[in-house]
Amino acid sequence: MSIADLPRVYPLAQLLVFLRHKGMTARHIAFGAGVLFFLWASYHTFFSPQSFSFPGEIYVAPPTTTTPETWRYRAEQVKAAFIHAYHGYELHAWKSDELRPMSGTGQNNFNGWGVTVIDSLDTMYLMGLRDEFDRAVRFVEHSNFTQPASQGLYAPFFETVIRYLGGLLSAYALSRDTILLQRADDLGGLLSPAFGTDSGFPDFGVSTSTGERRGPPIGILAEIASCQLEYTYLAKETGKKRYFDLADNVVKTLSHANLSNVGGMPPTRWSNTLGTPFDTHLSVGAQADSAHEYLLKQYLLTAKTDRKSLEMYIRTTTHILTNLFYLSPTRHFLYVTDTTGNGHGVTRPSHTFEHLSCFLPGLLALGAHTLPLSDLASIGINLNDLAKNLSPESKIDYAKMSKYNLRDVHLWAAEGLAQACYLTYVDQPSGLGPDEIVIYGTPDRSKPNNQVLGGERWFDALEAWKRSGGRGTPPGLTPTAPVVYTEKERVYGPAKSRPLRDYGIRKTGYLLRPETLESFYILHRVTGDSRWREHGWTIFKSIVKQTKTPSGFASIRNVQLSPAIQQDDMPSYFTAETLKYLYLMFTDEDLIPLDKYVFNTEGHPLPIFEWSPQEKSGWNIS
Ligand code: DMJ
Repeated sequence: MSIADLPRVYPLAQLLVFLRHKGMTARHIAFGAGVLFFLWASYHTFFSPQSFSFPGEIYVAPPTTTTPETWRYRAEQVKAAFIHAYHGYELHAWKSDELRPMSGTGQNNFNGWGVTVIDSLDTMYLMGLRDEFDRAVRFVEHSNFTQPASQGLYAPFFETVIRYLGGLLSAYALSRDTILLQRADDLGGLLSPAFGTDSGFPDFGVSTSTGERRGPPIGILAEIASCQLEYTYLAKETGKKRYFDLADNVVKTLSHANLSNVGGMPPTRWSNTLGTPFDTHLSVGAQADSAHEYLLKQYLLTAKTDRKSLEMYIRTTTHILTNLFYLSPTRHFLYVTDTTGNGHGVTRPSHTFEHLSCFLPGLLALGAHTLPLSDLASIGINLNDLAKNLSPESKIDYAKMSKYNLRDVHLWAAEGLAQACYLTYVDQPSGLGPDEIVIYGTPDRSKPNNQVLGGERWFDALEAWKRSGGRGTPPGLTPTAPVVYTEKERVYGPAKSRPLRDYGIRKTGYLLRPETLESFYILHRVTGDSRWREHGWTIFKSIVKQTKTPSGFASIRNVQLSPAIQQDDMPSYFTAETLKYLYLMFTDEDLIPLDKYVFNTEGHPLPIFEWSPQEKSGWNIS
């Protein structure tokens, strides 16, 4: 039989006959096959692209078949973690602000009024920890906020509002224990001299014993514009108009500002004297984050009456989505960065991507869930009208955005960015996300120190995708496989056969921050997609593995090391936010329905309320 006689469907048989024809014995053939198999197996074990997660490869999350019993168990695990942390605080640091979880001591870094107790009140309540809650309420009952803060005479206004005032108000809203409202009223009053600047923006700090203010004349956006929820709800519950006026004045001053050269988005620095913007730095990260959050949430808290806040939210998110979102050059994941403008339409992105910015997917998803973004006209909003006083460049961006279904764009951005936040965790040997990364430019392996930064603007890619028919997954939404560098790769760079991760780590610590988990919680509630809470569980396991100490949980210094090196602090937001969002995410019961509550920026839920006709007319609320 000749080779040609064999059917074409038998290529292996053809090869064997051919080799025999050439005089090879069966033993030769078997040896050759063995060598080939060895080479093939080695290649696939050590070098094959498939054994590494190459950029662009689609990562498909395993289908989730987790049962309700398992979710209940997971929620209990989070509760156990809370108990471990809080009992550690009670035992080793009671009445101090925060626990030092390695040395088993306390530290006073937020006025010395026991911030961990007050920041954790509502978490205890939601977890059903009645004894701990009662002990904490008794502590609050005997608190005295007029005593000078232990770290100096001035209480930092922003931190005191979001942690203490927000904590008291939320615990009051859930439990209706009036002592909590009385203390909130005391504290709100003692802090209110901070608003005595010429603009009415709160100053950096205030003495609660003398009422003196302190702070630079240039204020930070997050610090001047993240008090509206707390003061408005305090006004509602106490009936005190002056609290409402203080918060409303901040909203009014922001809404009257000229933001024409910054795309309608409030920049990071403001004059506390004039109430006007002081720079053109636009960010959703440090020093800005919660101010954007409060635009949407103030509108929602007031049962959708604070229209100024709503319009600012739509402008701000339109500018963020068109100008601050980018795609990484290699793995094409979505990230959000900050920009600095020259005031004449030219802006420069830094291409840093902060963990703090990972609250944004949750905010965008919340907006998509609660606002009629697909039909803004139904509430009398038109994107082109909102751009009326903006620069020609911004008018073009807003006009382009108006051609989309806005709800889709907000949800795409939320999903893509949340995936990227998750990626920064699962890329690390510790399983925890770094505090700040910087995205590299298109890699040029021939120049190892190539410092070009950043990828393509997301909105440009979205426009191109739309022009080509908008088929398939929008840019930035395809889940990306993790790339975990070995210790050697971390030091010397990855081998040629290995994928590039397309970012460098600028701040290596994981500080027990909540933002990524907060977004997963909201995304899970809004979309019903279990993928988010599976991701939450993955992160929770890493938190326990890397950060648990005998008395609590500790921030870690470098997410690239496992086991991680811990540092001696447990911020109060860990029990206020991180563990609360995990618990709410895993609990099937919807303890905090998103159409009934808004979370302040420290994770404290406040109930949405309607103004009464008397309040509307007496307080001049339109
Ligand atoms: C928290 O105190 C708040 O969420 C704040 O708005 C931002 N930073 C921390 C947590 O990272």
